[in-house]
Amino acid sequence: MERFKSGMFSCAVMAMIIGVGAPVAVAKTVKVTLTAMESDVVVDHRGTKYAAWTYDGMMPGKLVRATVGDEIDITLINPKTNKKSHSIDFHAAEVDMLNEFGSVRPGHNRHFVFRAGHAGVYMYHCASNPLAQHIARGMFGVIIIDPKRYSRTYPKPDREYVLVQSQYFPDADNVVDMVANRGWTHALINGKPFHYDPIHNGRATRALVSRPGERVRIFFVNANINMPVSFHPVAGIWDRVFVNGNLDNVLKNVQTYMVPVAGASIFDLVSPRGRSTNNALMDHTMSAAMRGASTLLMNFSGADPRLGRGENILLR
Ligand SMILES: [Cu+2]
Repeated sequence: MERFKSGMFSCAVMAMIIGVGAPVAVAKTVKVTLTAMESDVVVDHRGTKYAAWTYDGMMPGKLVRATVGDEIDITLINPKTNKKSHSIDFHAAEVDMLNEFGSVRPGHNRHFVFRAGHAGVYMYHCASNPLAQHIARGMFGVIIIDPKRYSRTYPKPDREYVLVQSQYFPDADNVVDMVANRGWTHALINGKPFHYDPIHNGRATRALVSRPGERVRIFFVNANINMPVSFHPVAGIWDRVFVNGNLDNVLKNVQTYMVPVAGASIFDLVSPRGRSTNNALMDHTMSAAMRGASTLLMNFSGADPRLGRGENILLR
């Protein structure tokens, strides 16, 4: 996550100038530099390496987070050691796809700026040809645009987690199969099947955690090539779903909600108070669930207070 504050005036100075005592939200610039990398990444709990294409060697790429009104300043570097052209397409941006999102040849960079206009959770990805291959090999990530303030409809959560689901095609060069939705063997959650699910994969060591009764907010992105996701919390009901993360698009008491390919939504879950419980946050589509699209959320009084907060919302 990169947060970078700039601007000539601090909030306090600005408040003095305009003559009010209350703090004033000053839009900031969020500077993000991403480097396209054509290098192996580990894609499971066994240590299997995959010939990935990524941003900065990570699948998904780094979390970008800003507030409505901020300016987002993007630099994409495509090192000359790469063989392919790459690009970056931010779903949170309203720009010219042929300009800002255009392909960058090896040895070149692209710089552009956009204004965060709408609160939400959005995908970003490489948009160079063949698109299916650049995404399947790992060039995707998440940008969260926070609203300026919380509200009754959109309360401050106790914990936040980012989950990105993607399809794993072991034959990284078979674009025909990727497009035809053939040959994918695993569903990845933040880059690994059953990444945080020690119940379904004995090698997994981590789970998401919260204390009983806490509001857990999941920023969920579907980075699949061809498969929508039926996102369901086993042994729970989504308290609220904010479609696309837009605070006006609120649904209440939802069992399963579909996230389209290249879509995203915010899911709030509130566990029962007074007892320990567990949920499996899963894609109820069986071809994905049984191939890795399941995440354990453990709700217990001893939950690590650092998880789901600060830098620990996209667990590597
Ligand atoms: Cu690419």
